[in-house]
Amino acid sequence: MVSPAGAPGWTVMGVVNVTPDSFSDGGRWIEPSAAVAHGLELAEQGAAILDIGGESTRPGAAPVGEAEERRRVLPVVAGLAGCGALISVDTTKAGVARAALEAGAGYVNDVSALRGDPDLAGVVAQAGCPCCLMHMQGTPRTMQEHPRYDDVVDEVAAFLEERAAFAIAQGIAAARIQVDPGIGFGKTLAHNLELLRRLNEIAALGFPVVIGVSRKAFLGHLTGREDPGERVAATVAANVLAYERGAAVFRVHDVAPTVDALRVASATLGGDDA
Ligand code: HH2
Repeated sequence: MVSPAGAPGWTVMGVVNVTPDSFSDGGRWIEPSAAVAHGLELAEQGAAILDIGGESTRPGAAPVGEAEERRRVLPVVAGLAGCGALISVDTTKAGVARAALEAGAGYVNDVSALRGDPDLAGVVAQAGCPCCLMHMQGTPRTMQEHPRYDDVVDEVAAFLEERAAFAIAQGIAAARIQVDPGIGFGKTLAHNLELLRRLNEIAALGFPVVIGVSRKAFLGHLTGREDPGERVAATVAANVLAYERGAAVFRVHDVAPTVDALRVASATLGGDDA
């Protein structure tokens, strides 16, 4: 997305969950045709990346087998390939990533930051595609039980730096690496807020920062809104603050309001009329 002179660029990544159990939209796009139609709508609204996921990572979520994940994701990747948006596959599995890249995906979003499947780094390196390395403490099944840090920002930054060095050692070009502090992944409300407040320290690592606050529980705690679908304004506020602190890629369910907000934010920070 083009930003006014002086303002940092931004990209909106629209979420397409092909799962029965995602925390905010589980089951809505489980039919491939519905997921493809939803993805096209998000691209139309201004999502330059569409993130297709077949395994929920919500707290307590049960893992999904590779065959089932492929069955969910591949028809949607194939149906959206060529739509004009870059297709991302949200997976920790090398087999799913390889098949999605063959079906037209061009980005791998790995919430395990290459700590899960030992073959995933090689798949990304060989494809030469961009990838997102995300911080998580624990696993989705256990991560919200007792998250603990001495200094959450220092520890997340050190982790991301170490994972980026690992990715580079595995043959992934530094220019292809993006990093994500993993909002809500083994973090309390205070940890999430501290990460957002000091996001500039994550951006200082020198990699584009991906941020995923969309509809998450910490926004529900702050606003009292139990229905994730009612957390759109809270999501927009958090994303604007993240933009101001250096985030570059905004992973959201609600693309249109996010694009509007980032247009205003970048015009304001750029001192231009956009
Ligand atoms: N959050 C979720 C999933 N994938 N990837 C990145 N890079 N960053 C995130 O913050 C992130 C992510 C969780 O959101 P959602 O996909 O809506 O839910 P679920 O995992 O339940 O499908």
